[in-house]
Amino acid sequence: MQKILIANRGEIALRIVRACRELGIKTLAVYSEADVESLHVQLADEAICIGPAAGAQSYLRADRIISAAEIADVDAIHPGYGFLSENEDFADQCERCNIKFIGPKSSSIRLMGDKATAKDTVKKAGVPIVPGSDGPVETEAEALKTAKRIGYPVIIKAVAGGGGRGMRIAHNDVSFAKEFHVARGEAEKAFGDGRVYIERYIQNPRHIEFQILADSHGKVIHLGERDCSVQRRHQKLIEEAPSPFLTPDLRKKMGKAAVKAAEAAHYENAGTIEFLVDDAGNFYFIEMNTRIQVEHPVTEEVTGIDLVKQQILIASGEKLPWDQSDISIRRHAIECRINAEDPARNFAPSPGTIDLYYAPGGHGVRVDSHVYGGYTIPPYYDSMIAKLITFGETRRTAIERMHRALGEYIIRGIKTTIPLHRAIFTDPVFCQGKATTGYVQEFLARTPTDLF
Ligand code: MV4
Repeated sequence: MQKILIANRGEIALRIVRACRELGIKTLAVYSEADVESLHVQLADEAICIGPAAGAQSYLRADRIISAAEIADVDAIHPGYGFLSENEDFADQCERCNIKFIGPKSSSIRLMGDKATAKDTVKKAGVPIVPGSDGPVETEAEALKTAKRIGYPVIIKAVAGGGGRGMRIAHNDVSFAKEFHVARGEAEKAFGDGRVYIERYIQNPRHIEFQILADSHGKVIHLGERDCSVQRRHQKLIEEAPSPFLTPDLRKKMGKAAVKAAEAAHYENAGTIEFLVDDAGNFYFIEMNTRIQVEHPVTEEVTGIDLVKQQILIASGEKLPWDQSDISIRRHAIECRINAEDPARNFAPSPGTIDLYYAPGGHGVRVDSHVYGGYTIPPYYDSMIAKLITFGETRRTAIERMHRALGEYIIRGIKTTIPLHRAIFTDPVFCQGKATTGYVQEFLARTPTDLF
């Protein structure tokens, strides 16, 4: 592989440039008119502008990206996360143009993108799933019968959804009838696919996901889990590895289930198996993400494996150089997502110019970011501007280091979520490893926001 087009922006585009440089592979950045000043554009070997600021006219335009790929004669396209990363048609178009899509086959994206088919596929492979409807439910009568059978509360999810989009909870027959129709309408509007399925609603679960690597020769391994329970409205704020909740025995069982799920999808490249885990330690597959994820650095820091490099090597046809028994979790890592948002104003986006910037460093600190002093954050995209990762021998060390690093971080000119993170890192519930998916809401309810 000699040259890769990076079909993304921001920190992940930079992360891919860095992996390519270490592998001796040339990079082509594509960028929108709003990203001319961007670090990924400045650091890539070549750059081509693909359109106006709006994602729909630039980073989401498969035709323009493939044209750029052909003009620059690249061997492969790395889609990063978001944008076209889980678009089966884009993966398919790349393959038909003889450009390697750095990710799974379009058939795996399609299979896992249909959340009902994904569940059915992994269930047949022996992976536990949340009790629920057998595939999509069509009529209200059928749906109501299913909800009664499962028992309330139930959750209604869009077949084409994922990541928390298009979900409704119902506590009884009356609210179910209403929520069923609302869910179908929303799914039709958001995804052009109104099909929904039903599951028993697990109260206050932990969100624990397993990182998978699969090569093109059929070998699948897992690199342990990430606990992503600290979320607000389905946006993750903090991720860590290993999970403070898992025992070695449960980790082993879930890891085996994750590998089975990936094998059932004939998966290739890096992927993530998401589980919900209840208080009793029951775990349930909910969905698979067929891309590199934002939080991949915590896995890199606990295993020592460069996931983006592995993605490229797998796409080049190389065999994984490890067996499962070679993988060990050597330390603890935590990531804070730093967003350009105002936590005191209900997390309103806070784009603008960073007039002073100083990033933390020192032992056990990693910052993945595309921003710098003088950079103007455009208002058109995701508000994440940096990932601060700390790691050490123990969870305690990683937490102390995070609190120290957050205290050093200077970002002036815009509002960020740094003060919120500082408050969480002194909160006993979080520090004792007791956070579930309801944690952030509970924390915000008892914490005056003028502290941020
Ligand atoms: C659930 C659930 C409870 N029961 N499914 C949210 C993201 C999407 N991947 C699935 N999600 C959930 N599915 C059942 N059957 C609760 C959630 C959920 C959640 C999951 C992970 C992290 C944060 C969450 C916050 C609210 C709800």
